[in-house]
Amino acid sequence: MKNWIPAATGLVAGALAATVFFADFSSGPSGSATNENANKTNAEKVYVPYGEHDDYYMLSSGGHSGQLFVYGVPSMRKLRTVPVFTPDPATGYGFDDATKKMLGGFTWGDFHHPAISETDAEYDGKFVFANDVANNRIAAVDLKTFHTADIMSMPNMGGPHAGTFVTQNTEYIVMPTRFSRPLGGDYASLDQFEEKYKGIVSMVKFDQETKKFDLGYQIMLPPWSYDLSDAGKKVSGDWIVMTTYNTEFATTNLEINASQNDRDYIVLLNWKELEKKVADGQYEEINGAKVIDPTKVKGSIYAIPVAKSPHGVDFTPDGTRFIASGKLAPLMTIFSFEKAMEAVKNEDFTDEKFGIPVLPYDKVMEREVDPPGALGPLHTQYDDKGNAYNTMFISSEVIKWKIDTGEIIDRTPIHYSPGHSSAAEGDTASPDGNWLVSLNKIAKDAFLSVGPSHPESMELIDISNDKMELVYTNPVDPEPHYAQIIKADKIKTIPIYEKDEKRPNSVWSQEDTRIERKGNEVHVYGIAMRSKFIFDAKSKRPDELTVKQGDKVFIHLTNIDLDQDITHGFGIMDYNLNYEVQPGQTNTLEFTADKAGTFPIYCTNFCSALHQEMSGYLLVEPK
Ligand code: RUQ
Ligand code: CUA
Repeated sequence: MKNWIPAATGLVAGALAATVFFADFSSGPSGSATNENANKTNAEKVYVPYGEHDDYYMLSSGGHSGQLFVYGVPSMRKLRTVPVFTPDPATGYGFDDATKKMLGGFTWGDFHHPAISETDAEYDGKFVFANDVANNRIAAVDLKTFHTADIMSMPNMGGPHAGTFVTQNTEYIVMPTRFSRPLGGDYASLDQFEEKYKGIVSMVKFDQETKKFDLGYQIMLPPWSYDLSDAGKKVSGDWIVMTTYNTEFATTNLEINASQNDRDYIVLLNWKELEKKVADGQYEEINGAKVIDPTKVKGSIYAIPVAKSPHGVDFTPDGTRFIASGKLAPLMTIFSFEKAMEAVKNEDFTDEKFGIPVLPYDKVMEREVDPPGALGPLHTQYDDKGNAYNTMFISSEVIKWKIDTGEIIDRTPIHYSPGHSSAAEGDTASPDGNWLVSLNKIAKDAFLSVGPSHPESMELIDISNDKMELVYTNPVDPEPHYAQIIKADKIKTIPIYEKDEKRPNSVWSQEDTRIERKGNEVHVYGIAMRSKFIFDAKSKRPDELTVKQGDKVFIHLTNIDLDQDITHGFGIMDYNLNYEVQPGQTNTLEFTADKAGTFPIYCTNFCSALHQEMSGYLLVEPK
């Protein structure tokens, strides 16, 4: 996002900086008497006293940190970083055996768009899905534990930027690709772009019982770039819409060359019909994926022209319309789902692209909304009163407008360059209409300097009245893309991992602890408890682990403290290893003892008054 029309962005943001209105964060009762915030100062609106909790969780993209950031709303306090695509020594993620396997050797990922699982087009609070634009992966985080449950790599993709979003009952998690690419990432000259390069959409299944992904099917699309997309709701529940750019097939200098056409396309497709076609065998198997090719399999996929280089499209809460925003055209375009269906039924097509019929713009478009002076509309969110909210990247503002009439109701300056915004329950069938958070790419000098790169920011806006009110600005880590805000009581975390005697490698009593040797493999079945490690209770020193240089060591550790929040860590000096076991959890650390010597082991997570005593030794006898 940052690199599109940088000169213009700088100019406009610079000009705004000189004239902005600054929110008064300290004083003044605000709003009408229609809501509970009515007589509160801005400071009071965000203040959550000790012992009380926020009303909402905000699950936010951590961008190229690869992580999920969890905030409370309205306090905007950061509650946790959940490691997803990147190792995290603070929690041992990517160090223990299971999470190391899940990461598959990658040490970074680029997480853009969280998608909470849905039931009947409402967030159900069970899982949140994430995309890795950099390495073609999809992840699921279990919201019972806030632990990453599964990661899957998808073949044939070129950066699933336009995901993740879910169909209304989480039948599929949808991942459209950003870069067209030869299938399988094979070599093909850029001179053969139009013939050899393909756009791919992955339709991914997730089994909530086994907590495992499975690639349902893929759709092969023209070599365009796909941008932020959405699934329908209710009447439109079987459909998906995606914006496209670079329908020019530019292969270099996209800034100029992918901005030539006045119109790009929205791709509209029926995932349920396509699912049936796959079941009928109308697909080709390519690199392990079932791929539908619209030049061979007709129907179910259509294109609608849209103002140039759009960046996103979102269904309205009732599912009857979808709104696209054009980053190079200063307008929001409302399309009618019903009219699109009429054109499909009457085969009212103006053209065909790569086997995909094009619907007539004038007949499917309902209204263009062009707020004077507004530049760079990106994404749309909603409230409970029929209003839409658009972030304006270039003119640094949020615009509130009426979906039915296109009437502009209010505008508020943002500091600066918002990408997405996120409203409370904002892309469900029933948004709450009280809070909107703007996710800003640039904060300039709003905070104490931390050097040449400044913090990004999020701004909390009270949207419960006609006039929006900017309440609070919060510095955040790179990089806020999208976030979803869900009612706190929908998320049901577990206090501890339940004791499960059948769990492989788990040990629940001191007598059962042991060290077993099989050839050059050493298996420790140990426990962590306040305030000691026990590898073998029968040994002279139960917290000593002696192995031979070159041994393969497996430390299976169970935390038998079945008390909330009593997490133990396990760090080994000079071995670059640290993992953790949460209450009731069993984890395995696997490594080769290739360095001979004496290496202290200690609990890295402060757990008791005698935490400092929770230690041991790894002794590696030289060969
Ligand atoms: S896209 S800032 Cu990565 Cu969400 Cu529009
Ligand atoms: Cu266990 Cu500190």
